[in-house]
Amino acid sequence: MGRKMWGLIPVFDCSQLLLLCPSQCKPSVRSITTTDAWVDSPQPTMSDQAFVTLATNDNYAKGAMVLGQSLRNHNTTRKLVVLLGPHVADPCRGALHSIFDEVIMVNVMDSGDAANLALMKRPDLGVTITKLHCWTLVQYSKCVFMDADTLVLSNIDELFEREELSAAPDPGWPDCFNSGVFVFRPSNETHKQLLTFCAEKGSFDGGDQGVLNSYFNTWATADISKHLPFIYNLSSIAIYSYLPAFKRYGHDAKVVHFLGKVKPWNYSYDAQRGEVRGHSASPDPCHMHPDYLLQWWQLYATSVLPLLQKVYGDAPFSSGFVDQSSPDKLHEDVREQAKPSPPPSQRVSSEERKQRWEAGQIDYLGDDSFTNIEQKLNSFLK
Ligand SMILES: [Mn+2]
Repeated sequence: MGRKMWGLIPVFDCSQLLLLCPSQCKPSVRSITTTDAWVDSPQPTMSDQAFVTLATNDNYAKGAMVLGQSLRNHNTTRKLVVLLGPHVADPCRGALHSIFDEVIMVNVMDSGDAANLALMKRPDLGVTITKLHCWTLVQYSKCVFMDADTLVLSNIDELFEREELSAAPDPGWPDCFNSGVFVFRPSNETHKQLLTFCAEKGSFDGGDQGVLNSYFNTWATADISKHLPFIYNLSSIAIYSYLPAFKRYGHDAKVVHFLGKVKPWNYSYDAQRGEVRGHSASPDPCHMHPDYLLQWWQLYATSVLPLLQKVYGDAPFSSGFVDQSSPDKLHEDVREQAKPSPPPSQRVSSEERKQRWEAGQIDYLGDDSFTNIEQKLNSFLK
């Protein structure tokens, strides 16, 4: 199972996926409790520890709300904190307040000198520098950072037993950790060092994962207890790149991470039918595993949408629901991201195909067609 596996990342439609993946490995769609359930629960709070996430725009804010609510529904005893970039609309901020204990605005332009300096040297790393701000939450002794495109499937408070910097391997390069879920200790000193590092060395992948892997560069070899099991950061892409492992271990998943360009909020939801609808750049919702995607939308529909309706009142906002009067109409934010697919390819290298796949450009009728992938898979599964 080397890098060649990239060449056989399958493209399934729902029925094909279900054929390959027997029912016992499908995550069950759990019933969803409402906000009131946790408000009244007598859970003790470990007030010096927190789950932290980040929203840089209104879409990611929706993701953060679903994530926060999923942590509440699984009765976390820790505080919930969301960091907000300057582009999140006021009503969204209001809605976040009803799920999170702390909603913290981060404007790196006027935060500390070090952050400002780092940003001036590397304006391309604005979002990364915003994320690094989590190290300044020194009112907490230990935190778990989670990307806003993650969803919690069971209680994960045991993560606080781990030390900085604990994280799960990245499916694309397992000697790197994936920075979608990590345990850290807030410290102004570490924050300063990270910013200096960021300004001087930049990021080998253009994002926070590159910076953090270069800074915490002994993660791969020094201490196995800092390797979180993969079930704490199960990325959707891994399901398809190593399906037999997903069949064997997938039912233990505790956190799912919707990696890739198309996020759950880019799809739309038919509330009447309880179905997730496709996205024009990725027409088949199964790319993300349909059950996790459905769980995201169910949680959104039950617990997040009512909050948004309350804060927006009569003002229009993008609910993500299919417009019943014209069911084919996609929302603005979905149309914005739709890109025409590239012309049919000549033969391309495995590396090039990997890049195209990651960019959402999938050769459905050629190299990445289901028959090709099924043949390859069968040869492995024999
Ligand atoms: Mn992510």
